[in-house]
Amino acid sequence: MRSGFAALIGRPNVGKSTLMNHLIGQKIAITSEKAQTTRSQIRTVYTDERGQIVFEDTPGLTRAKNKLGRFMVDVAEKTIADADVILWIVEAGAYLGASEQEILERLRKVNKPLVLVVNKVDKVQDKKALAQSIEAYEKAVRPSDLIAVSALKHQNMEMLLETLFRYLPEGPLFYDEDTVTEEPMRDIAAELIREQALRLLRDEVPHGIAVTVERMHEREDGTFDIDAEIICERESHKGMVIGKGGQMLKRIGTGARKTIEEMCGAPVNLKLWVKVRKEWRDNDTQLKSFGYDLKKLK
Ligand SMILES: Nc1nc2c(ncn2[C@@H]2O[C@H](COP(=O)(O)OP(=O)(O)OP(=O)(O)O)[C@@H](O)[C@H]2O)c(=O)[nH]1
Ligand SMILES: [Mg+2]
Repeated sequence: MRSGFAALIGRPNVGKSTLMNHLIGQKIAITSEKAQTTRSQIRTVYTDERGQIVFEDTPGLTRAKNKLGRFMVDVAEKTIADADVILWIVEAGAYLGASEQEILERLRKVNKPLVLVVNKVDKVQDKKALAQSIEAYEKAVRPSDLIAVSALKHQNMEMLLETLFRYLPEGPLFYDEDTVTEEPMRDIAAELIREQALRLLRDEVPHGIAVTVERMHEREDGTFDIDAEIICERESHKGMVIGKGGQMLKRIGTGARKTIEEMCGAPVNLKLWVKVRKEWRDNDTQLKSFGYDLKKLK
């Protein structure tokens, strides 16, 4: 048996969370077309007869603009430091830009097995251009292994798992074989609400949003009652989150309820409130109260 920790790292929006969900075969991490969706470490577990891979999804590496951004970079760095193997995800069709160079320098310092995953191959129609971009990555990075995949189309997932097992140490399982995640259900529910905010709100509004689940209660008939708060950083944002006649908040609630129901496998009664906490992304106390706390990392 082999078992160990695989860190998923890379620039924002390259598909780290989508890839992790497809590798474990379940949606645990939220995803969106907006950069900087993932804000903390999300741990999931894949187990089969070969052993166990503990995946650790991380926030996209980019320059921090505030204390939340600093926290996100710290999370990625700590995850890299603790991993047995690094999965560095990049986009097919692109080349090593300035942000990748910075990541490469970081990785050179840690000296761990590096699997370079070239994702979104489905987006590149020109096969010659695809081959050239893969070759350029290979030359510049010299990874332990390179695999081209499409997380979205579920292509080459088995090949990637097979490769990862090769880089894990031999040893007993860390979690029991049925475990997919130990993230609390209320934390996932809060993330699923934030995912709808990312999908439906424009510009900088969703980046200034935090969500907390204040109450999650299962009734005897299996229905879940969930009360949650959407926190935004400005009064003007609050207006946009609520929308004309409450329309936007209603759409966020309906979308989130559906995805939370899928997770719970039960009906959900979701109530949302909107609050303002001015510039919370630069406030240590508030960051901690919303769960952005390095001490809480596993
Ligand atoms: N076409 C295509 N799109 C993909 C693929 N993988 C991910 N995406 C899309 O890329 C966008 C970003 O995906 P995420 O998984 O949220 O990216 P991420 O790297 O986790 O982003 P951050 O959390 O912001 O760092 C989403 O719109 C995904 O649907 C892929 O293989 N092909
Ligand atoms: Mg992500």
